[in-house]
This record gives sequence, C-alpha cells and structure tokens, in this order.
Amino acid sequence: MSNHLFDAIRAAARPDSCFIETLDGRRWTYGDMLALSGRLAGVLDTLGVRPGDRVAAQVEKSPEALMLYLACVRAGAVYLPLNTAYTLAELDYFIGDAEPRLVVCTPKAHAGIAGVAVGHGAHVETLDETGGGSLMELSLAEEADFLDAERGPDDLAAILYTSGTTGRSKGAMLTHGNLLSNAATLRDCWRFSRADRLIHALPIFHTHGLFVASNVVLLSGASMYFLARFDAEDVLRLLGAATVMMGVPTFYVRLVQHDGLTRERTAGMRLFVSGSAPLLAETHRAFEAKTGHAILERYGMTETNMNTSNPYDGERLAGTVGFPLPGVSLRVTDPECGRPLSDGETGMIEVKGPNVFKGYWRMPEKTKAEFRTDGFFITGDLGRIDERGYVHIVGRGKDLVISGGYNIYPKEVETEIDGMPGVVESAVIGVPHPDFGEGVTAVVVRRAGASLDERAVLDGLKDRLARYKQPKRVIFVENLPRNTMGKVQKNVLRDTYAALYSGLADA
Ligand code: MLC
Ligand code: AMP
Repeated sequence: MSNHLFDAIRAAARPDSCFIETLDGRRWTYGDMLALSGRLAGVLDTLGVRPGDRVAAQVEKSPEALMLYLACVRAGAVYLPLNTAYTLAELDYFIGDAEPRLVVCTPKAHAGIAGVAVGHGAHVETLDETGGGSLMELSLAEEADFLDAERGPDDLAAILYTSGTTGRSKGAMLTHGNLLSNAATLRDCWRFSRADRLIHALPIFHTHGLFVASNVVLLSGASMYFLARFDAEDVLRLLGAATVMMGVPTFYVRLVQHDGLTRERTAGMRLFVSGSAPLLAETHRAFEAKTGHAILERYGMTETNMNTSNPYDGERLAGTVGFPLPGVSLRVTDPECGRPLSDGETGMIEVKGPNVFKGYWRMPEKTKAEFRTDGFFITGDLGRIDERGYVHIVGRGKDLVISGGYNIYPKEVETEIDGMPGVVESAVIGVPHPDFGEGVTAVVVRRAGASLDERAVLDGLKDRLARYKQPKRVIFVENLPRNTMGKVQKNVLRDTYAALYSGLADA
C-alpha cells in the first residue's frame, strides 16, 4: 500500500530522533510520532472514518493536535482544521458545508459544538491542549502500527476554508501531491536538514503553521520547539538553541521592538522566514541592523501553498517576495482580459504548478471562475516582476484585509453590520496598524435618529464573528464616498483614516 504524503514523512523519520519539544519540557521522538499517529488513525478507523471522509478539528495547539492531522493523512481522511477563534455561528457553516464524519473539539467547547455537529450528522470527540480528552482515551485501545490507507498524489489530504470576497467561505481542496511537492521544494530551497530545530510559534489551523512549518520539518527529519502561541520573551529565550524560525510579519515587528533581540542572541540561527502578509521593508532593515540576519520573505496562499521565495543564497531583497519556486510558473497579467504583461508592468499575479489546489469544495463554478483555461490560478494579488526577476506584491485586486497574518473579507463583516438595527450601510477597510500590519476598521452610516454607537456595533459582532475579524475601531459618517458608478470608494476611506492607529506605534 502506498500513501503518497505519509510514505515520504516515514522515510525521513528516524525513530530515536527528537521531533517535538514543548516549553514545559515534554518531548516526542519520531518513533512517538509514528506510534501516536498510528493509534489515532486506528481511532478514526474504529469510529467509521473511511478514506475521503472529512475530519474537522477546532482544538488548541498541541503536539497531539498535530498527530491528529497526521492520523488523518494515514487513514486517508481529509483534515479540516478550524481557527480556534471561530464562533458557533461560523462553525455551523463549515460543518454544514464540509459534512465531516467526525468533529474534534476542546472539552470546554463540547456542549456548544456537539449541538451544531450532531445536527449535521457528525460524531464528536474531544482533545485538550495537554493531550487529554476522549480522543486520546480511545487511542489507548488501538495498536501503534496502523496500516496506512492507499492514497495517491491526487487524493485529498485537507480542506482549508478561506473566506470569499462575495458570499460564504470556500473550502480549498489540497491533495497529497500539493502538500508533498511544496514541502519538498521548500525543504530543499531553505536547506533544511536533520540538524535543524525550528521555533514553531504559529497556529496550526492555517497553511503557514500546518503545512509550511510542520511538513518541512517532518520531511527533513528535523525537530521543533512547539509553542502554544507567539510570545516574544519565549522566542528570545529559545533562539540560542534553535536554528530556524518562521513567522508572520507581526512576530518580527514585536521582536524588533524588544531590547532582547541582539546579534549575540541570534548568532546560532541560520534562517528567519516571513510570510502570510507583507513584511515592511523598514522591519526587514531594522531586523538586519539588530541581528545581522536578512529575513527571507516568501509568498503563498491557502489555495496555492508557497509560490515564491527570496533566495537562500543571494540577495534577500526587502519589500519583495523573491523568485518563483522551482516547478512553479508565475506570470503577471492584465486583470481585465488576462493578457500576459511584460516585466516591470503591474497586474494580476497568476500561478500554475504542482502546488496549486484542486478546486473549491463543492463549488465547481467558483473554481472555474478562478482558473484561466490554460490552468493558471488567478491569485487576486497585484504585482510586478522587476528586471532581476524578483516578484513584488504591490497590492490586492481582491477586497481583503490581512491583520496579523489572518485574512478578513470585508464583505463578511459588512453583512453583519448592515443587518444591525439603526444601520443604513457600512464599509469595512484595512488601514495601517503598527502591530497587526492592517487594522480592521468599520465606517458606518447610521439611520436618522438611531442611537447606535461604537460599543453597540462591537457588542453586536461578538458572538457572530471571530475576534480577529472584529473591527478595532468603528467610525460613523453621514455618507460613504462613491464614484460616478455608485461604487463605494474604499481607497478614499483608506486615505482618510490612514493615521487612525499611528498613535499606537509608541504605546
Ligand atoms: C489576535 N487578535 C487579533 C489578531 N490576533 N486581532 C487582529 N488580528 C490578529 N491577527 C486579537 C486578540 O483576540 C486580542 O483581542 C487582541 O487582538 C490582542 O491580542 P494579542 O494578545 O496581541 O494577540 P496575540 O495572541 O499575540 O496574536 C497575535 C498574533 C496571532 C499575530 C501572534 O494573530 C498570530 O499568531 N497570527 C498568525 C496568523 C497565521 O498563522 N497566519 C497564516 C495564514 S496562512 P482582545 O479582545 O482579547 O484584546 C497564509 C498563507 C501564507 O496566509 O502565505 O502563509
Ligand atoms: P490566505 O488566504 O490566508 O492563505 O492568505 C493569502 C494571501 O496572503 C495572499 O493572497 C497574499 O495576499 C497574502 N500574502 C501571503 N504572503 C505574502 C507576502 N509575503 N507578502 C504580501 N502578501 C502576502
């Protein structure tokens, strides 16, 4: 039997080598990884999860949660990780759409989630951040040597939901081939080996922490410090014993502000990688000035895994995302008609390669609309290629805010606000934020005589939207600016409120 992704992971696994260490000193070898993921795959099988079935998980970050992902790969199930910040209202949609056979949640969320999941025909088990819960109890009765399900490169390994510019979130279907090809490419480009130890402080419900960080470590037989969340003090303490870190720009902004970030502290590190959102050139320069390390910025997205990377050897150019990865074709086109543009011209970034997903779950029309007929995927990011071949991302063609590496689609927030009594309409924008890169900001037109204030809008969103999607500020205006076509001019609003959070920079 062959299992495309896990066979490669198994081939790199030396049973006695360290795989994961946590801050409280707990340690998992690769042998432990093989045994625990095998037991959990056995649990899935016993619970009736068959190849192709979805398994959803909304759990805190823990080594056991990562083993659940690996168990799904081994059992042939399709892993569906869910942001821990999602509210029950949001979960109801994901579970209803993906129809998982099993939902794994934290014991404290069990009552609420069971109500939703059972209504959609899913079975529910629990897992907590210390490795407790019903799922782990069930694993004690299973054998460690699970016979992996037969899976080829085109079979699904995961579905990750990405919000849509219009309508509901879409589930990006990622195959064994997508994940393995991209992780192997990154391992080689970034020179990962068994000698590496990664500081893993990212969440594991998105592409960055789950696939880029964890799969690259697994495929190189390297090890990682697995931190429940990013904390600058913890990271600074670990720098001396690690070799690589991956993070979103907010990590680097926070580290640069810390007095503890020095050349000496980072002397043993060989690589710092940034992605998921634009890294300001000033952060890149400040980090290099303090440490001597040029952060390596790369560019990707849920649908495509990683597309480009600055070079390991060679100049890591601040403000650029480097070159297309080996095997990835990237072109810049006229957003209106798709005509390829020349180097130096700005347009839509399109990509094609083994990294690009299979399509949106049960949305063939949406899938079709986002691919060109020759197979290129339309990313929605605007960019250009300079004379040296470096890709620059200069903006977004899609109405999207990225805050601390999380994507927020304004439409989703606007729909919630527009539904509130006393609201005529709203526009949600992202404006520069010193910590999160962009701060979600709502501009609202009140109905005449309505007494709605900022607090009331925020309170109304509390149980509806994940915390990171909720506006940091709500501003009331008489009218929204519109162009002659009647379209709201978000660029005018972004300019008007550009300095809204600048006072926080020195806070
Ligand atoms: C937390 N908050 C956020 C937020 N994270 N608000 C906006 N944007 C965010 N990203 C909220 C908290 O709930 C809290 O609200 C308040 O803001 C301050 O929280 P904090 O303690 O400062 O936040 P912290 O827990 O430190 O989290 C910040 C962070 C985290 C940047 C460390 O958001 C993070 O780990 N982001 C990584 C996201 C990521 O992995 N993205 C990859 C996507 S994959 P309150 O009300 O409690 O005060 C992808 C593809 C690719 O994009 O290319 O990689
Ligand atoms: P997600 O849908 O969460 O995977 O987010 C993907 C989006 O993040 C991309 O389409 C880009 O807009 C953005 N992104 C990722 N990496 C970078 C980067 N290095 N620079 C600028 N934007 C980035």
